[in-house]
Amino acid sequence: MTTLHSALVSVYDEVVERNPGEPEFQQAVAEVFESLAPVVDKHPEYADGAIVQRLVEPERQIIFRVPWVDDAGGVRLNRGFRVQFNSTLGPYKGGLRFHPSVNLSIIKFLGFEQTFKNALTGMPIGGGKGGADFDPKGKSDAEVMRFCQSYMTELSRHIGEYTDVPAGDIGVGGRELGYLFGQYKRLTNRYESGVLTGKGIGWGGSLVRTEATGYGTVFFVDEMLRRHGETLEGKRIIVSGSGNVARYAIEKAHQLGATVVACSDSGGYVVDEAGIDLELLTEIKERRRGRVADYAAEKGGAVRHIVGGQIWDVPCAIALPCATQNELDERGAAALIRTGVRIVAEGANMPTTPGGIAALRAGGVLFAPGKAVNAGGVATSALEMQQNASRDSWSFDYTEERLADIMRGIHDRVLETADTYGVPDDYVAGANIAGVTQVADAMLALGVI
Ligand code: NDP
Ligand code: 2IT
Repeated sequence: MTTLHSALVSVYDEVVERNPGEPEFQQAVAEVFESLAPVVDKHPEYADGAIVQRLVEPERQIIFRVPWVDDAGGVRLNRGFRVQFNSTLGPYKGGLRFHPSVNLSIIKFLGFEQTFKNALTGMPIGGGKGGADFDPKGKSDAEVMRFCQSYMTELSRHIGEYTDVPAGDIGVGGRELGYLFGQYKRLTNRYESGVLTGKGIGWGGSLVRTEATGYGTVFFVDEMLRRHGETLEGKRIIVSGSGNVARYAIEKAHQLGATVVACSDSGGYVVDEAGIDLELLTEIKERRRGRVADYAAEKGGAVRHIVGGQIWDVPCAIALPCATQNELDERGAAALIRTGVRIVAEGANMPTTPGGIAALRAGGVLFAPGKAVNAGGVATSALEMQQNASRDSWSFDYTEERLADIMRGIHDRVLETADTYGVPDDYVAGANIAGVTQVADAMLALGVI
């Protein structure tokens, strides 16, 4: 860790002591604390109200058993989580992640980040996150359904339109949200559309929600470029991952005239100098639930699939990490700098390690953090909640324009905040300070909560 304001050192030590064995959570807290020196000096009322101590303590943490029956009739067991981090600005809001790596540390880091991301959107949503260490890979649709039903059987006690509104994240997309919503409806005997977001268009979902995180990421990058008098036209981009966020980032980048030449999954990465063929990638990943290796095999010719390397070796002007936490470290940053990267913007949550961020900044790369860049997903979830509350549904173009406006607003607010607090052009500090001060001021107004 770099320097912390002296008033925060003991608070951080206490976070480490009270949350042992939670490296991702500690990392996320450290990253926010490092931005807070000018806030501590400017807001003595936060110290008096123990605001920072309260911000790092989730309001509620739920851990539960999720038993389910596989296709062979065997009983399987997973661990489910929902961390309801902060409800100062609205109902807890944040996705569910199904991945074998899921544990309390990961869900807490995500819930902590979500709280400030959601504040940045300007929408009335608090922060939360959940999930399970269930691996959807290799499971049949029927197994995924039985798992989702069992998971929701417990989760349903803790969520609701005015309480906590989950959505998707890694391993949770349209299929899983359908099974989850179906079970919630059955358990409660209520058609409560606003209890989940990312729903299908035919049953309460919003147009653009599926595309929103990836599209929003590229809108944010477009704003970063425009500020320097440039556009995406002709830019060479690499995108890690090949899931929901990655694919729609690729789509919007192509629509705005850039070329995305590489993407990846946990098995390796593909390089397609002609530009990733999104139709084929979507067919493979979404409909066949296949791998990027299949993309290379199907394309043949000059398209390469590389196993065991790092996608960051592929030369580009802009890199968008859109897979998972800590996927871009100092070695990746060094490779990107060597081949001339100018912008790194995080489509995923905390994909860059602290060392990676420091290296990129030292190398003169313009770096923007996930809580600002990928906020378009949750912002469009809030638009879905608005449509559900008014029993309305908006057109694609109108919803996309709202998303674009929100992303421009976040971009400008982050830079204005950075200016106000004496750290001009620092997207990390601007995002952390804008998010934290908004939540902190509201917490003070609500009394000791
Ligand atoms: P998906 O499940 O659709 O895709 C995840 C992608 O990341 C896959 O390509 C997957 O590869 C790869 N990946 C996941 N875990 C690992 C790992 N441990 N190591 C290497 N590769 C991995 O998820 P999303 O696209 O929805 O999410 C991607 C990121 O974006 C996450 O950080 C998520 O928190 C964040 N995010 C998502 C939002 C959303 O609306 N969906 C909103 C904001 C942020 P493989 O198939 O091989 O596992
Ligand atoms: O990390 C995220 O912002 C998400 N996975 C989306 C959360 C949401 O509630 O739409």
